Amino acid sequence: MSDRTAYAKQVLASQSIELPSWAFGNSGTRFKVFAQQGVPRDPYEKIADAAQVHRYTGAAGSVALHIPWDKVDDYARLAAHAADLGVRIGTINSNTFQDDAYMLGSVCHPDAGIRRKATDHLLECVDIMDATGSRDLKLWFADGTNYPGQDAIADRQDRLAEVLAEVYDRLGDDQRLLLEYKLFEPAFYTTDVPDWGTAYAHCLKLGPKAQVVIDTGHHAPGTNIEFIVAILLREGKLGGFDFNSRFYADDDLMVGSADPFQLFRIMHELSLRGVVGPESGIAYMLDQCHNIEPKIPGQIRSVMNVQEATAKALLVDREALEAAQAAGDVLGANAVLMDAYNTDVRPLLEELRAEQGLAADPMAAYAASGYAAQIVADRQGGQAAGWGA
Ligand code: RM4
Ligand code: MN
Repeated sequence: MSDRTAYAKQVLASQSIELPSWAFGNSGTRFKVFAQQGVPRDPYEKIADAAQVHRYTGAAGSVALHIPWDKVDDYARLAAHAADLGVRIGTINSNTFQDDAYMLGSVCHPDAGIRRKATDHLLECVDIMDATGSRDLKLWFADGTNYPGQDAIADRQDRLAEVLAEVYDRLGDDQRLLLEYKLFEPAFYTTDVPDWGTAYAHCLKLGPKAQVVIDTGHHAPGTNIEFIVAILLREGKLGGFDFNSRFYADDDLMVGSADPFQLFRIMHELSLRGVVGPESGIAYMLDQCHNIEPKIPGQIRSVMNVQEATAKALLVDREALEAAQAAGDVLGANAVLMDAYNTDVRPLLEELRAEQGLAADPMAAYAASGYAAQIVADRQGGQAAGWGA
């Protein structure tokens, strides 16, 4: 085994990809939600399904919650349930986009009373983090405007800064605020945090516990995401990723499905800086929905896609790449990268799984386990989880 292969395996063995609780509930588009049988009815069952993904991949040991979708009476009990199943509760996601009060925005709303309501929700999320032992609060705001003149762009930034400062002050020493940006939708004219620059400016002002999150689906077509990765890493402001695949807008489909090469290019930037593993502090998360495919296998496939892109990035011949770059050998440098990308890393990952006591093929192992049929039989009655439930 070459040194590079051994190094790749060692990093891959420590890689951890956080799963979104909402991936296990029913989801769809604004046209139709196609309900699936056996989906979880509460956060306990969502965590049980997430634990299946970890069981077969060995690389997905934490689950992100979304509040209020995952509201429970006793968060310490939910955390203990996760631990019993071999996983833990990760990032807490806030939700200030589904209440009638938020029609004109939440933290940027012109009415101070609505901003107070939104801020209180964010503070409640930090209380939940205290109970679950979560490190990160992830904030995505649907705030924006639809029409020129509807509201004052700069005033909305002031309101946002004020709320963020209050939430930031509430964070514990080991807690962080991750600010996510998104180009458009649901607002179509201005979005209050539309891009990495806006998120970065707010995080910079807030301090070291505020970091930017890159959701891969939240950019204009053609945006060079790996460039954003490089810049934020350089500035020490890359807090994490919401991985998913987009083709047209915020598609939320399986990461690495439409453009595995983009995922490889992103992982390459991270691998160059040696920040692929959990000790980097970068939260590697999925933010996905499985509208037409079964959810647990959809998550397993997604974790495998991230592992494959990561393995390829780790196999890049760094010395050869640097030598070609230094010599101005454009085609040579590009060839080094493409050699790594074109490597079939599936045997390497199978070997790694064997060493970890896992089945070589997580998809097949899950399919053979009977879990899918079991949850269909068990989860009769009750209200299936979904957006808003
Ligand atoms: C948003 C954003 C957030 C996620 C919600 C469900 O578009 O990506 O990260 O919490 O969707
Ligand atoms: Mn996201």
